[in-house]
Amino acid sequence: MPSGRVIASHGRRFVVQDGATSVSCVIRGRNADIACGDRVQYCIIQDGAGVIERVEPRTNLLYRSDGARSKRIAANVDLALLVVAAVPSFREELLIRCLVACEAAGIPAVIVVNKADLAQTDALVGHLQAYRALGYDLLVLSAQGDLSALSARLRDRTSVLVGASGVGKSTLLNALAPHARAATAEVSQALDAGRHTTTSARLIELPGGGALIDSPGMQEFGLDHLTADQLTQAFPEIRSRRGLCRFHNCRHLHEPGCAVLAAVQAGEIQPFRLHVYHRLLFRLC
Ligand SMILES: Nc1nc2c(ncn2[C@@H]2O[C@H](COP(=O)(O)OP(=O)(O)OP(=O)(O)O)[C@@H](O)[C@H]2O)c(=O)[nH]1
Ligand SMILES: [Mg+2]
Ligand SMILES: [Zn+2]
Repeated sequence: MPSGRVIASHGRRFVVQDGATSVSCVIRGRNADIACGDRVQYCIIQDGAGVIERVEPRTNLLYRSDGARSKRIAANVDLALLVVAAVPSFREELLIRCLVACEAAGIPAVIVVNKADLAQTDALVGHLQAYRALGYDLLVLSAQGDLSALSARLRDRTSVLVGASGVGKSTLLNALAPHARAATAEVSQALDAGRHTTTSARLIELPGGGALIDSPGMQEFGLDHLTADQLTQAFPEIRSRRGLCRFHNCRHLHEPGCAVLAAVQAGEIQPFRLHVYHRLLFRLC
C-alpha cells in the first residue's frame, strides 16, 4: 500500500505527500485521529483521490483539549516554535499552556519572540528572561530581519509554529520558505487581536532541508487531557522541588513547610506561573 506524510488537514480531508505527488485523501468513519505530520498508508479509489487506511505509529502528538473536544495540532515534530509578540498584547497564560503541552508530549520547545522591530518588544523580552532561567531557549527576532539563528535550528527537522493569532507565524513561514505563500493579515487594533487568518495546519518543506508546519492561531489552549502528575512534571520549577515539601501530597496552596511557596517568597518562582499551575490542577478554566 502506498504511504506518505500528511501535509495539510482540513477537517476530514487531508493532503498526503508521497514523493513528488500529493494526493487528496478522505478517511473512513467519523472521527479522524490524524494530524498534519502523520505518516499514513492510503489507497487510491477513483479520479486519483485517496482513502487513508492506516496511521503509522507516531513519535509524538501535540494537541489541546477543551472538555470533550480535542484538537490535534501536529504529529511527529522534532521542535515546537512557540511564537509570541508584544502586539497583539502578550498573553502569558497561553505561553505557559503551550509549554506545558510540549513538556507533556515530550517535544522540545523554543520561545520565539517575533516583532523585535517594535519598541514594545524590549519590555516583553525583559519579562521573558525568567523563562530562560527555567531552561527554555529564547530567540528574539523579526520576521522581516535576520532569521539565520532560527533557520539553523530548523535544518533537517520537522518543526511546528504555535501561538496566538497575529503573532506572525505565517509571516515567519513565508520568510523561511517563500514558496509557501501563506496568507497573512494585519492585527486588529480595535480588538487587540489577530484575525485568525490561517484556518488549517499546513506542512511546508524548507529550502535548506527540514519542514515547517504552520498552524491556526489559538485563543485558548485546553489541557484537560493531562493528569495532576503530568502537570507537575511539566513545570520545571515545581518538578525540581518534588519531595521537598513537608507533606508528600502537598498542593502548594497554603500548607506549612511547602518548598514551592518558600521559593515564591524567596523570589525564585514566578507567582503567576504557580497561579496557572493551580488553575490547571483544579480545572478552573
Ligand atoms: N512589525 C512587525 N510585524 C510583523 C512581524 N511579523 C509579522 N508581522 C505582522 O503581523 C501581522 C500578523 O501576521 P500573521 O503572519 O498573519 O500572523 P499569524 O500568527 O499567522 O496569525 P493567524 O494565522 O491568525 O494565527 C501581519 O500584519 C504581519 O505583517 C514582525 O516581525 N514585525
Ligand atoms: Mg497564520
Ligand atoms: Zn508544597
